[in-house]
Amino acid sequence: MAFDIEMIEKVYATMAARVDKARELVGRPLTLSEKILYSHLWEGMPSQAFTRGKDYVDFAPDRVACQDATAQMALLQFMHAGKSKVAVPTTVHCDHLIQAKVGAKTDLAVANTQSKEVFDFLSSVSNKYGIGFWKPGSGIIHQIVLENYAFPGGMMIGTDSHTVNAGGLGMLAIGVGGADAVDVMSGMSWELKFPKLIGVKLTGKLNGWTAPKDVILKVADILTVKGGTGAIVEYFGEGATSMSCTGKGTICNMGAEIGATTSTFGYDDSMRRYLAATGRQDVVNAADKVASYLTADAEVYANPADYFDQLIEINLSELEPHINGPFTPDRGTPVSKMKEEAIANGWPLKVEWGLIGSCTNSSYEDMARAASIVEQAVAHGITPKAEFGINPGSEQIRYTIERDGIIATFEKMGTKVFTNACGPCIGQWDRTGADKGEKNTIVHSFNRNFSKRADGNPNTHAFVTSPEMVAALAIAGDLSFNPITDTLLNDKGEAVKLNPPSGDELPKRGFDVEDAGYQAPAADGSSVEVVVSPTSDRLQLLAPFEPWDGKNYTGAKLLIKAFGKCTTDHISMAGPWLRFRGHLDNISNNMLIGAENAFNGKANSVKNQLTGAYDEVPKVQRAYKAAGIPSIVVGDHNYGEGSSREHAAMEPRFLGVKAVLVKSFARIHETNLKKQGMLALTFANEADYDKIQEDDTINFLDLTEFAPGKPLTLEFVHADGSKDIIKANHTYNEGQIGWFVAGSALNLIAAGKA
Ligand code: MIC
Ligand code: SF4
Repeated sequence: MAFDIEMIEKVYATMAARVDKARELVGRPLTLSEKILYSHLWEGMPSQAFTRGKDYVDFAPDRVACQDATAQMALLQFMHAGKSKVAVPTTVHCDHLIQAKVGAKTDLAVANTQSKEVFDFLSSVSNKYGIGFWKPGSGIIHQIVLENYAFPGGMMIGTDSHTVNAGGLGMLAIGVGGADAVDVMSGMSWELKFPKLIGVKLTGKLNGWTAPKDVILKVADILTVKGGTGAIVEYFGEGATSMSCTGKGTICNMGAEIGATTSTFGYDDSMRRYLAATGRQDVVNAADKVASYLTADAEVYANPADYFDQLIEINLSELEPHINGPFTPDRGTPVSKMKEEAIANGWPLKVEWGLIGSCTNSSYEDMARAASIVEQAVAHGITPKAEFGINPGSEQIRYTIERDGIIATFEKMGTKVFTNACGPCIGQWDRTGADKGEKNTIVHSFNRNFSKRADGNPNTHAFVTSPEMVAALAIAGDLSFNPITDTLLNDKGEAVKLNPPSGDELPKRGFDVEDAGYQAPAADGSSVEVVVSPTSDRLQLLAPFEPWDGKNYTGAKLLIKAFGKCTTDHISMAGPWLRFRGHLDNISNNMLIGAENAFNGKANSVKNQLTGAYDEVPKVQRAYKAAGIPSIVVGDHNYGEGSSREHAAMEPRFLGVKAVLVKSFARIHETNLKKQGMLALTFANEADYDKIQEDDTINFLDLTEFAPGKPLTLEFVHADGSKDIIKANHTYNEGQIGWFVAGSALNLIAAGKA
């Protein structure tokens, strides 16, 4: 498991010269984000200044991390790349495929049986190709990365949108689709449009009931789910340095919820403390030598408005605890306004469940502070009104909080301790009664609260808040409870006011663990055999996608015009479907089943233009495929928001959809579509979305002239014979057009032409 201090020292050894050169080329002081970007160029020493939001740049990330639900597809693709070993340190983490039902022990055993085939596959591929393997139960990818691998000034990519969590340790950590990871694992460069920069200045200090989570809940409220698109968010100021490292991780984690490329903080004492506590004093020693390169130049933070594309200022001393939701993480409500908001909107006030965990908030500090609330309730004889569940972030955290009596505290309130894994956060929650579809409220400390995400019930109103607030609201059983002003009744009928939470940032006696759950790869994996059974319903070897035939697509059918929010959960649902993440044909049966059809307002009901009958989206698409008819998908704003799962791009590709035409894309999804050889297009004129009709047939008029910066022209022929000509923009550069032509980026790698 040993982190790679040599690799880190190598990064630091070249950093100063590269950053100094970049400063000279750019001609002004540099932000931290720019320092990390310019010190990780594929070309090594910078030779030009890049334009933010415009230039595509090749980078050389230091590490790759994958989780079980995305690693299957990533590694199936990597197996086609023709390499014997990964080119950069890589880890695989088993965390998404474990259900939360009874409690850790039983649930883990069940997962190990049910998903044995997949875990065995991941373990053997890891062993073969030099990848570190974290077994089921070891913890959630982003906590483990923070505890073991993240380092200030580093750059990593991960096949999960919340890879950004590692920004808490001053990294630029970026979520990508599996095909991007395959590039880096194969020893190739990784391309990203040079991001814009959003500065967030934090003044004051967190106090009382306010936690780091509230910073990002507030930022999400300000920027909305697409406000961070194409940007890195850099936090600074006295409020930043006064926060714990894991608290910073929480803030960076939810940068995914505003669409940000990533978020980061400058190197400071909280990071030194965290690195030391997690056994990495030598990283501190190495980082201290280049400390001035691990934060922005002083002038930047003195006059931030001159250096960032957008600047936000938040005074932590005045920040109130927030509760965001339901159904979207950017709907922020300060705790003092919750009562009126909830009543005005008809949100159920009764809280049924409180859940603490996920990669966002499952650190030692989170657990300790939430437990301090539980401890008070127990001491005052207050019976909790809602049920309570926790998922520790890693085995190291679980072992340590058990040793320190924190789990015992939770258990006094009947809390269920689930596996160190994603669990309810990704619909892996076997919640009793969820199938009844009743309207209800839950509160959790996770990051996402899209419809159906936790328990599959579209009527579950999920609210995101800090772990300490989850504890308070679950004990009160009331969404409108404000612990700052309200009291609770204890078993004797006395009114009790809870004190604000308290808890150690790091364990006083240090972290401890018996078996962290790590398996090192074979030094020489050439003889390791990877077996995929041809009859498996969980794993399927990939066949390359067909290259483009060089002609305009004609006679394409409109598969669906999706209305409103269409996240990756709508395009390729998680929960029960996670079991098919390694089997493209099987998982394709969930394609777009959550998207709302703009013509009838229904999910998973579209018109089959060949028969005129309404049917499920995947069925209709399979009918078009069988008839050899191409199709396109039309969507709204921020299409593909949320996850990095490339299944959301591979499924339409596999089933014969040729293009996705939307008002705007989320970054990772747009790249995933490009990588898989699809056309990712945006309306040149957004209002054209309204011109698209249910029975439309589409002809591409100038695909044969597909070129960077040149819009494409599509002819929509309506049922009555009338036509609309629609211009579609795209962001493909030469190389990316090459992916389209070859049928996918992987086809190029496999042909040795990438
Ligand atoms: C998520 O939080 O949605 C996930 C599940 O972690 C995804 C990855 C996936 O779909 O496997 C993500 O955030 O990228
Ligand atoms: Fe797992 Fe949830 Fe984090 Fe995604 S957001 S990695 S599902 S804990």
